[in-house]
Amino acid sequence: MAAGTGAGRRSLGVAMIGYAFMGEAHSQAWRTVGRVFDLPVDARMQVVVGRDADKVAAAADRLGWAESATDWREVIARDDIDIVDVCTPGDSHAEIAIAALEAGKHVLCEKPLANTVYEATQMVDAAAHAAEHGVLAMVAFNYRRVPAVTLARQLVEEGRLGEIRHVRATYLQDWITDPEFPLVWRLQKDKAGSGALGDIGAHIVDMAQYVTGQRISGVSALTETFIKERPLLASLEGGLGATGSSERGPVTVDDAALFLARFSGGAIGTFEATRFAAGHKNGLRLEIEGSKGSIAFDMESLNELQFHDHTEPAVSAGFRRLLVTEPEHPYMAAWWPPGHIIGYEHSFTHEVRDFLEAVGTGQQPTPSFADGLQVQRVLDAVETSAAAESRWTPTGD
Ligand code: SOE
Repeated sequence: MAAGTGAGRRSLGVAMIGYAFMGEAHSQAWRTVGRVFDLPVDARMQVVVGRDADKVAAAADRLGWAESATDWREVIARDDIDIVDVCTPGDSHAEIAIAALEAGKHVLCEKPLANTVYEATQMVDAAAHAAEHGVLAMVAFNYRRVPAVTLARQLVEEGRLGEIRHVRATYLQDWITDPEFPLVWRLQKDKAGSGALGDIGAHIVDMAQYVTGQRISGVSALTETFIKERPLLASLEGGLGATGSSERGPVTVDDAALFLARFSGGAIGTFEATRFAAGHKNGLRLEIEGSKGSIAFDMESLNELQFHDHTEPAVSAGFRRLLVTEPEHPYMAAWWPPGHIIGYEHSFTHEVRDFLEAVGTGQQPTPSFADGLQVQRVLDAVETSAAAESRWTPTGD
């Protein structure tokens, strides 16, 4: 481990693999976290890794990394690296994360954990072995760390919703509605594992299970690929933007995934994930109803949580808009004076905060790789069910 800092805290060197949209979001978190939160360890943004030497050097400058490199194997072998942050497409998560854990590095890995249940199982095995040596691993489901979502979990845990009966989760985007939008990696099964299902459906599966404290035990699903062929990729434009060439290739993933679900604690739910919902930009909505109350969360108003207390007298009961901006709310005391809102990027800062807290104190962070594997089993059950004309498919939970 690297030497301690002036404040007596250990200073941990971070290597981030990949620097596209998620790499940029994670970089923002690494830059901010130590200035906002009081942490048991310091994190140094040591090196960012990518395949193209010029592009990754430019990314290091832009995003605030001390160095850049092109060979992740060399980087994870370095003594000055303590943490590896995996921000690559899903096809390399298992290889990089397992190698990093075996090299004794703590690992933060983007979601979904892997492209298949098999790979995720191998990652869980590697994480279990690493944990015996105090090396920790976490999967990056950042939306759990939106304060209103964490608060929703707290309300359920405190019993304010009673027995959970209904879950309604939708994640609606529209960035590939145009049939001429090119064949980026998120539309290729060998790179992404699945389409809307793994990219955004994984988020609502994790969120619904986290907030309810229940696991999805079975599903009946259907998936659809509306646009079967697209222009091959000519160039990436940052964020999710891209331009196409005149040649075309097949789309090998789902464009939309819908499913019914049963939960281990008796709740039932519906899920919908699509990147074809014209007009919906990042429309993630979670509604939960229980015997004593209900909540509704909408990512497009992420500082708010709608809460209905069904035990109140009917004359004045009803949904209340909780503004989740107060120091009493999860994570908020570290930010601005009461009433001042935060945004999308803060969920990544909170994620890195919780990860560093776990590394500093030696506690297992959540969601663990085992939690990531369990989400992967749900995604797998959805695909199995959809391929068998929506046959009811247990997840194993
Ligand atoms: C693209 O659909 C995407 O960037 C996802 O990959 C992210 O996980 C989600 O946070 C926003 O949308």
